[in-house]
Amino acid sequence: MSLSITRRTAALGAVSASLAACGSPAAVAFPAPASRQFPTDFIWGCATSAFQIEGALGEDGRGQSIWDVFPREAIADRSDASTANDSYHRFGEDTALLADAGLKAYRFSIAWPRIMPVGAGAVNQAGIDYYAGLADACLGRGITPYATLFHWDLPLALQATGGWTSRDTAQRFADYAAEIGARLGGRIKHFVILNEPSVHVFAGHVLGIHAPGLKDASLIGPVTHHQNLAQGLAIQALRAAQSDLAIGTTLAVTPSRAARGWPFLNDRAADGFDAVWNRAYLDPLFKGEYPKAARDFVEASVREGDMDIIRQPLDFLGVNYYAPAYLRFDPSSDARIALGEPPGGVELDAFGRHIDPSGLWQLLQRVREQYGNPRVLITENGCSDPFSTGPAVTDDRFRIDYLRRHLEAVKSAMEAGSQVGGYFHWTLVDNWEWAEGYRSKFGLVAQDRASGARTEKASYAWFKALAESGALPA
Ligand code: GCO
Repeated sequence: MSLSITRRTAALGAVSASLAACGSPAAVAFPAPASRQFPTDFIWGCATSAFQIEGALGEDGRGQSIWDVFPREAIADRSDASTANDSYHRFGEDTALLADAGLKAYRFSIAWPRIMPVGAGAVNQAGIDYYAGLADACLGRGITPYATLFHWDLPLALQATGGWTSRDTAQRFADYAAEIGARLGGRIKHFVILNEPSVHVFAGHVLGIHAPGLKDASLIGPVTHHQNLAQGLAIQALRAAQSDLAIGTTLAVTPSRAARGWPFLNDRAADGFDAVWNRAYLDPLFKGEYPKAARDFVEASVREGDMDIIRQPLDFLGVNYYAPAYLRFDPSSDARIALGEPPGGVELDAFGRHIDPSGLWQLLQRVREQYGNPRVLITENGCSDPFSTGPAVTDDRFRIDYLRRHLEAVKSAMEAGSQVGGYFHWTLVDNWEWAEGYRSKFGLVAQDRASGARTEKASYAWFKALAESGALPA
């Protein structure tokens, strides 16, 4: 699939291209961990998002989100998330599963349309009450709630006024964050501001495979910058509302590698992708500036003072990791950049992506060396069953193997100096996986679609033993 960035990006990427390389190596060597024992204060948790688990889309005054109207025809199994895990009603079971697994943290997201049904103005008290109840259910079981403020479910009414292409949406997000801080900040002390803003830009606004389903490369700049701005404003608003919060944000920090094929040109593609996918978020946050190759896109949206707002101190950086990206030069696309194939012969996941724990090592090393070694939480990592509309694989040894190998990379990076404080598995219960619907399953726990009944998989017991002992099995 083509990523319609612009010709200029590919050209700028060329400046730093290596003349010699002809496709990145399939993996990066990293040392085996010296010890398999994680620190006693390491946080073991699970991650979810509101739209993927809650259901109850029309209940208790919730407004519509952009995902409510995203066409079912664009979802692989033609499903919708109107029931999902029914976690709106069954969160007691979910938190019991977390507690029984010995997990000490739960990352969930707050649906903005439950709090502000039209994205602005009056607060819906029922929405606040729901998340207060969820937080209390966590706290009552010794689980620390980590609430994400935006996991892609923008109130539909805000899309009608331009969504993230509009600067006003950043201010509305800050207002929402202020309400959350004031009304929930007494209970919820850990916040994640955004989830993977780069995915929301490209999948939602360039490729059209996620809501809001737009296909317009000219939106990259405004949607990138307004999410960054919103994040800075929201951090300020939360801190102003409540002084004792731990605040982070979650980025899809993705190793960007040249696909095999045309040496030099594919390196340029990988550099261009890295600039708009990774550095367009990391650099403003940690350095107060956009990388050169991204300035071209964002400069029309940036106003005086914005970069100071975006560069906020963080209590932690959330990183999500699934796979490295392989990029190739594509003369047929406007961007001259397209996603390429992973190297031949490597292990692939259900999405056809390279299963490569060394990518996780590589991104942790990068954050350590290039961004001042912040405290990092792995806010998502996990793997899907092979795509199927049938029941889940409950004897999921492939998932145990995936987790064990990725956690070896985490431990090894910690031994090299990375300040990784926790790991949130994606996800607890098999849920509604965006464009893949229910055919992709990432849970430690299976769900019977008809009854909603939950069944623990083999990986659940494995993760429980790990969380309880901190000892990573060989
Ligand atoms: C993402 C999201 C999650 C996904 C998960 C599995 O990274 O896409 O944060 O909502 O469900 O990553 O694909």
